[in-house]
Amino acid sequence: MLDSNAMGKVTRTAQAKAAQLLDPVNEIAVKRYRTLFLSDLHLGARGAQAELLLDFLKHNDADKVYLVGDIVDGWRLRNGWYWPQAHNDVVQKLLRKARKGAHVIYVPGNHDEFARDYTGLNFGGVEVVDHALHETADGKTMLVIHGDQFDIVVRNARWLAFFGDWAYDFAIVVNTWFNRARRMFGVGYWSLSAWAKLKVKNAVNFIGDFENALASEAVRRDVDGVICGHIHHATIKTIQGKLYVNTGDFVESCTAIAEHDDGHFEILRWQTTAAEREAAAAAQRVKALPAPRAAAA
Ligand SMILES: [Mn+2]
Repeated sequence: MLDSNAMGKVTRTAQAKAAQLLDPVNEIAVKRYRTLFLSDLHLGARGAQAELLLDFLKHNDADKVYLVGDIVDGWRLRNGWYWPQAHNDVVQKLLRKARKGAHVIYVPGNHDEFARDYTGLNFGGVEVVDHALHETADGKTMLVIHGDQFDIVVRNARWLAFFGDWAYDFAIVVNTWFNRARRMFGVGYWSLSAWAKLKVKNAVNFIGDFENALASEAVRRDVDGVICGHIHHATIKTIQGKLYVNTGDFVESCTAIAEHDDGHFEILRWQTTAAEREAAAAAQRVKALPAPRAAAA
């Protein structure tokens, strides 16, 4: 608590921002949000941007942190252990946030499906749930779910719409058992995005189909919107009258979603932010250099 207060003070003032530019190493400005949503970190995979993610976690804090699936890439780890120090540091940093009083909620995805066996449990202050209902500051109820549950629906969106509700429910059950069976028999996860990339013609429609499937789920559950991940494509928009929020990923785009104190959501694009900060710090260093002694000539 004391720690987060101190960090809050740093954020508040403009001087702090200037100080951060002068000394980017020692003076770290931390932004505090009501809630942070992160997904698709894929720790354990070589593509994971653990260093940038660590930088993100150092500069951003929240009362509540949702980890919206594919945090650890269990499928990759199965084919050979890859766990560098930076990946460990990310886990430590998240656990540290929990210890410092943040409410950390872990909603597993398909790549960390093993964690779904532990829903309802709490590990070091991290609560594992299948999905969650998040109440925003302005009273919206948001379904928080990874999104892979709807792969089969997305893939068959057109004929499922024709058959109606029972086919939809059935498809979701089949999807769950299909992936469970693949895991049991040690077969890799069937990837929706890989499938979409193969069928190039459908790749364009694929994001739209996914977004529609998730918005439909919000309609079915009679909530105000949905917050998901899975397709590595951060967005905030309204679909079918529901708020559709996608956290993106920390493999390619390095995005996260923040909920501000008034309940509105924002996409944080950390690659851009980190690059801008580096550029500003570099410019500051150049300015700090002693001016060339023109008079000596
Ligand atoms: Mn996924």
